[in-house]
Amino acid sequence: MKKYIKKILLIGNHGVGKTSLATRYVENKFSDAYLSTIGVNIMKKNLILNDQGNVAAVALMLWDVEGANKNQNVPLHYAKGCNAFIVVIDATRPQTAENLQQHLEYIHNFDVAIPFIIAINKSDLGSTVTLDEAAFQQKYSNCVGIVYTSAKEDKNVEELFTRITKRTIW
Ligand SMILES: Nc1nc2c(ncn2[C@@H]2O[C@H](COP(=O)(O)OP(=O)(O)OP(=O)(O)O)[C@@H](O)[C@H]2O)c(=O)[nH]1
Ligand SMILES: [Mg+2]
Repeated sequence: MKKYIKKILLIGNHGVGKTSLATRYVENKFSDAYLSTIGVNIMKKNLILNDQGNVAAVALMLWDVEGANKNQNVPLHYAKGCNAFIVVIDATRPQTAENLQQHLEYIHNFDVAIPFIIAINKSDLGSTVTLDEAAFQQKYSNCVGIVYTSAKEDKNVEELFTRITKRTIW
């Protein structure tokens, strides 16, 4: 079996659920309390991926980065050696989707071709944010997809992380 080490950055505005998604995926836990991340929090998970008869062992490093609201920047050196990005939006706060362009610019400044996926999180609360996946993928060929997630109810969390990780391998 082939072995890989992959680094994925989670970025987005403050309070959209980056830490909650990573914690749900790595530890299968969720908390309603909000403890804002300072700097970056690195989580690790070992996983086995299967795709059309191919099998891979992945040591995944998730860099859960402090939120960056409008005109705030994530330090570019955090992305060093990064293989993919997850951009998180809050389904209940359209403002967090308006900042999407800023987060995409960050990704493009790092590498125009690197894969990224968008998570519209807190979908358990209903969604006032809608994004056209097809239009998006037409505009950005490196957009792997748009997934409605809930860290709270564990909806599409596994799907989110495995879909983007697979794209870094196959
Ligand atoms: N209802 C609901 N609440 C959520 C969900 N995900 C996160 N939250 C809540 O939203 C708040 C912020 O979550 P965090 O995971 O800390 O957000 P973050 O993006 O890491 O925030 P920063 O570290 O400040 O950038 C917390 O109170 C969480 O409990 C979700 O899927 N559904
Ligand atoms: Mg956080």
